[in-house]
Amino acid sequence: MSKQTGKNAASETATHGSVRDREIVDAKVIVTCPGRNFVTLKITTRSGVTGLGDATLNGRELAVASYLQDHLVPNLIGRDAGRIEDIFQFFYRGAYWRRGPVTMSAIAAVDVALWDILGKMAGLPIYRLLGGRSREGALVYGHANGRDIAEASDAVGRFIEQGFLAVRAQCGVPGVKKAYGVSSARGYEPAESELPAETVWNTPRYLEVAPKLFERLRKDHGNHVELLHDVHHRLSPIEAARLAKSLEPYRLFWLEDATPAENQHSFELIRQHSVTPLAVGEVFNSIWDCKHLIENQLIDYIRTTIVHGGGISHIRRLADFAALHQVRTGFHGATDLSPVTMGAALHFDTWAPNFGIQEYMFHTGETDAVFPHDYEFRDGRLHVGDTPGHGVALDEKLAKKYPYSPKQLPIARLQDGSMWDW
Ligand code: KDG
Ligand code: MG
Repeated sequence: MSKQTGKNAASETATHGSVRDREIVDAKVIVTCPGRNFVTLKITTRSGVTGLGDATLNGRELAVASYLQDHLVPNLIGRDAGRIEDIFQFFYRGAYWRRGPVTMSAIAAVDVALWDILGKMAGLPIYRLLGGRSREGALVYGHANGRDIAEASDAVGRFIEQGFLAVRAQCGVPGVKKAYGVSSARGYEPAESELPAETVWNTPRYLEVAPKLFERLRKDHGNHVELLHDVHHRLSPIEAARLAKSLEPYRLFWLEDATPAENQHSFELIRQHSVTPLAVGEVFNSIWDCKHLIENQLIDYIRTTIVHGGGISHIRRLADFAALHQVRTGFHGATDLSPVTMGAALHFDTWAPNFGIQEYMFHTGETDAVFPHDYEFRDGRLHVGDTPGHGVALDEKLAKKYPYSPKQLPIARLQDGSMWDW
């Protein structure tokens, strides 16, 4: 039996393109750094249709590039690009060493590129392939931050002026030199140096300032704007419970990554003490990382997105499972996820019945030029276009001008030098 076809392949002809047309003849990994590093997979079929998938894993880009180049690409050549599910299963089940961020980001790139090809062959945008539109646009939240509470409140005001209906707010912590989420002049980009920057963390100071920030934001901006906050895995479960409880009067849309979630049971403690909605999962890679959290309704939003969670095929399963337990999606959308992921995610958001919100940080002008796309921000929402596939392209010539530049994410230590979660 040939790699891609199976025994009835000769009679399997799609409306657009025969099995021969759909044969994968090339798969290329492109690493580029238009302001920050991105890894992109480009798959080409015999009939010349191309599909793009994002495989960016911030600070570990080359590990995924090698996983793709050395292990997945040789298995792709000769396969039927129309067999998206089977190719996902081949790489997921067939890997033996399954799951994990490197593996799942590489598989995601293949999966998204194949959905892109399917859309182009069918002449349809991905949201229509998934089942069609559930909403007019995807509610997004932007990132406001400041060195202190007053600065952060001004930044929230600027987002509201731009039309944002939801804003994540972070502020500096007195005595902490580089608090999480407080950006430099260049904007939020934590992977700044070749070796990890060392930051120092102070939980008691943070627990003092965070409720004051939201008290001020409600005072300055009223009750209607949705406010979000990211703890970035810094608290113990009981500290997280205390923070969630103290934020209740300010009615957050969500409190994100309040405690590390390797031990999914730790969220039980937060739930016992607070009704602040909880979001988690940007560092998860599969349903198995959040199964307990979802089936026990310990969270309200699942953040795992397409690029780090095996692509559209796996995230669709995750979202359907979440829907059974009234958990909604709130996909990760920091700038280290390329416009290809943003495009694919927005098609998903446009379809998913249990969509909640989409994170949206602006990419730089250089990144947007390398990845032209058809989604646009309007009235607090992102809107996908009707370009077949996911609607994001790659200017390969321009990409070549921006070679890979080694960068890693920071680490955090406590004041006594102990390692902590960044
Ligand atoms: O690469 C790490 C970033 O994506 C992460 O720090 C951003 O926590 C983040 C968020 O919520 O966007
Ligand atoms: Mg986060």
